[in-house]
Amino acid sequence: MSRDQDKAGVLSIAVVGHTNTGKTSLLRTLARDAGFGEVADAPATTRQVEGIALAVGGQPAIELYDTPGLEQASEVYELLQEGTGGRHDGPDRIQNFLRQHSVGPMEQEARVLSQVLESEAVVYVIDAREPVLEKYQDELAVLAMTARPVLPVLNFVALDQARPDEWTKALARVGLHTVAAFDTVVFEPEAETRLWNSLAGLVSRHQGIINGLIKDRSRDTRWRHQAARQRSAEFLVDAAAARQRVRRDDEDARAAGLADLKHRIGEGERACLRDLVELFRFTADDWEKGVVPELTGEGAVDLADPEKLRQLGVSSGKYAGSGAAAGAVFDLSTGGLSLGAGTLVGTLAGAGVAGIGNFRNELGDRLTGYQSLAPEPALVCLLFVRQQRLLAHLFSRGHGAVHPFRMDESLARQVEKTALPRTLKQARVNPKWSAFNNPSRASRSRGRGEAVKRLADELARAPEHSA
Ligand SMILES: Nc1nc2c(ncn2[C@@H]2O[C@H](COP(=O)(O)OP(=O)(O)O)[C@@H](O)[C@H]2O)c(=O)[nH]1
Ligand SMILES: [Mg+2]
Repeated sequence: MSRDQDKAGVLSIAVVGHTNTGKTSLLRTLARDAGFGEVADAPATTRQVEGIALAVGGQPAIELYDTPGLEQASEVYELLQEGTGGRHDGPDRIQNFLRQHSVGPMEQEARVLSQVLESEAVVYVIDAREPVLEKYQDELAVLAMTARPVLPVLNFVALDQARPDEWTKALARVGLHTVAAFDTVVFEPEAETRLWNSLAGLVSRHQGIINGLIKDRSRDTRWRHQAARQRSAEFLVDAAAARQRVRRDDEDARAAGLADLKHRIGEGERACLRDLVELFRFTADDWEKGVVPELTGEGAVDLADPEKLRQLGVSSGKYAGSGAAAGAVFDLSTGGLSLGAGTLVGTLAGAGVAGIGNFRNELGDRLTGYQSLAPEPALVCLLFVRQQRLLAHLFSRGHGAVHPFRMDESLARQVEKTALPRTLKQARVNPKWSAFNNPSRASRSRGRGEAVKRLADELARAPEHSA
């Protein structure tokens, strides 16, 4: 197939609309590229036509062109009416307009219209919060003259102020009966599929590539979600099974050991976050500092500070008395030792673990003068809830979104309502599962692999949608 034939198979779409309706955001979301173009809550951030290609089966198949806002649609409409005597059809009139106005005050409008004539279809983006003003009707009248199929897309539909019904009625009055609703910030895969299907109805010869795109996208989403849950589960198992052995009688060594354990868990959470952000192709800007309360480093939450823990929601309710209330989040074994060996065995039974082999060493620690520090259930639960939140957010974050994601106060209630998954209880008594303790031993551990898989499945079953 020659390059020209290849090109002929490509569907090109011009994305047009008034300034600030979310055209660039829509392209970002459809292309899964948070870095495309410039998005700002200010007029005229996009001045040139800029394109991006979407691949189907690894081949460029759909080209989307971002255009500047059609700011002076009413003037363009007047000019298109002038001096034609009704002799020319729409595209002829537009061509005529382009010849006369490609430089001068109508330059930007000319750029938009020229892109529309070069494209096969138009996606007309509407800020559905806006009333149906005359300027929009003029815009639609101008677009109608291009003789290109137009798919109106109602954006901002996740917001209360949106008026989709008003818009749907107004659009029907100018012959546009197929309308898609889409929010570029709150992403819903089903809404995206509907948008593409609506387009396929308008450009039927490209039905095949659009179907291909829909299929590619849903496969991609499934794979990405699974990979994300797997990554989260790895971190959680590593954290829950983390241990630090220290000499019991050496306060300095104990403090250093505690700091080291915190550091490994904190770094582990950050590494997981970085991997997830990359997996979903968001940019670092999407995750400003403070996105996830840090465990270590500058601005760290001191996990031994009961007040901070209270703010994070781990010092009261269900987990009270587990050590967290006293601030001894990392000091599992001291609690165990002070409670006596019998209680420790009882705790293990409660964790649903048959053997106590893993703890024998740690009980033996008493005799050798060592103790093992480990994260408390409350902390593990907090980390678990954070991962749930993060995943829920990532799954529904559009690439057009510009606000940073933060864990909010409702996390406190969530930790109290959440039961620690059985797999994580098991991880707590299986230190060999943690790559934070011994990466090569953990990677060889079959138990770890199975635990990660089980936890990933649990994360799929209990999605937490309130992010
Ligand atoms: N809440 C919300 N904000 C959006 C949505 N689409 C765009 N925005 C915001 O609206 C502003 C304008 O978006 P932009 O894509 O630059 O519009 P353009 O001028 O048409 O390209 C930016 O602040 C976006 O973050 C949406 O669907 N929901
Ligand atoms: Mg723009």
